[in-house]
Amino acid sequence: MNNTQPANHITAADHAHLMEKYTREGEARAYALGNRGPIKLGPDGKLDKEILDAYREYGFYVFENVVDDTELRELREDVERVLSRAPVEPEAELDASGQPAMGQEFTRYPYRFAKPLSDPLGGTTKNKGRHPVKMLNPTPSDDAPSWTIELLTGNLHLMDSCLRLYGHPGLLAVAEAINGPDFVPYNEVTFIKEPGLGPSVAWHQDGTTHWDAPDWDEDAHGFNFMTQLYPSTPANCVWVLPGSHKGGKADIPTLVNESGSERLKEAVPLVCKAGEVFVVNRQMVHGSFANSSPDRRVTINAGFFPRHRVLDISTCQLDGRVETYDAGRIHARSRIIALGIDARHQRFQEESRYDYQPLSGEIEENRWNEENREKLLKNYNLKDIYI
Ligand SMILES: O=C(O)CCC(=O)C(=O)O
Repeated sequence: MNNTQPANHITAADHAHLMEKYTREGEARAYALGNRGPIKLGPDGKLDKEILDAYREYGFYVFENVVDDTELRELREDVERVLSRAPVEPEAELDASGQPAMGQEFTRYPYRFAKPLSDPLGGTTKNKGRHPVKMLNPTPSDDAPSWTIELLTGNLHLMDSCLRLYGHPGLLAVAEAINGPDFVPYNEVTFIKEPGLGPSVAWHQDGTTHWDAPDWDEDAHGFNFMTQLYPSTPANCVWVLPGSHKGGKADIPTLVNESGSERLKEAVPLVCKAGEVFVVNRQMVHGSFANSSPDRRVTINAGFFPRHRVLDISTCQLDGRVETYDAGRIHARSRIIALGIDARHQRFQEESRYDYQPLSGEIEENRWNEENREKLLKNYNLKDIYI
């Protein structure tokens, strides 16, 4: 065991024990909100108003019955394949079976490693200092590996099943209801929280560009869909502070002080079954604890913004580069939505096909085929949009 990060002198078992009461009470609060159910669309294809109202009130909604067993199996198999081909540790050239590892063929390296049960972000200046408070990082068990994979980036060129999920007509109708029919993409990543290993993601609010804008509003930094491939439990899941998407920048250190610990008093866990999907406003105060539980979580994230929050906006990336999102850039990146819709339609032909209005007239150019896999999809995430 080679975990160089100092732990908080709390064992994983003690951490799990510490979480018990909090997770039980939080789960009760989460179910009491009543913001869960299937995606309901009216005859006009528009999202049910009550769902939209609940999303606006709490900042999140839980969609049941989105991914069926077949699609779930395909998503899980793809994630397993990508994980099995990962280098055995950050700089390694080989995967666990001794074959050359996957990853170098993509311009943006797809694997992010972390020390088991660590908090890589809390209390640091990483991610523009957006995670001000360090979480508990329990000592992993003696047989824990030195590293665990916490994130995959570029889901859509890594896994065809994720490209098909991206074109889901119900989810895209939700994106339209929240951001308008000309919604634009953010990025697609997979959060992995292995049992007894998964690191925490310290409390934070996403979005870096519009917080001080005179026309700032609750939707200014878009939302994420979070599709769960395994049950999302109170001990392994993302927690959110309901309603915090409306209040501007939260004072997270004060919230932690007032709660007496990182276990924020009013927060609720995003609990659901495998195959269910959360829509979560990026401005919510949210985070996840070290996964000292026996249960794995794998979450497929895909985010979207309102176009007017992106068009001709210049913003500084996490690596310091300044980028401007002109109409050409938005169009190029949005073609992946059209590609996803076509990929889904080819696989699930009985389903209705979502009409993505900005590219309605470009179905032929954006057909899902091997040529466009190379031409449009490979390294598509170099055009990710980040605000
Ligand atoms: O899945 C997690 O644990 C963290 C997710 C998160 O912070 C995000 O999607 O912004």
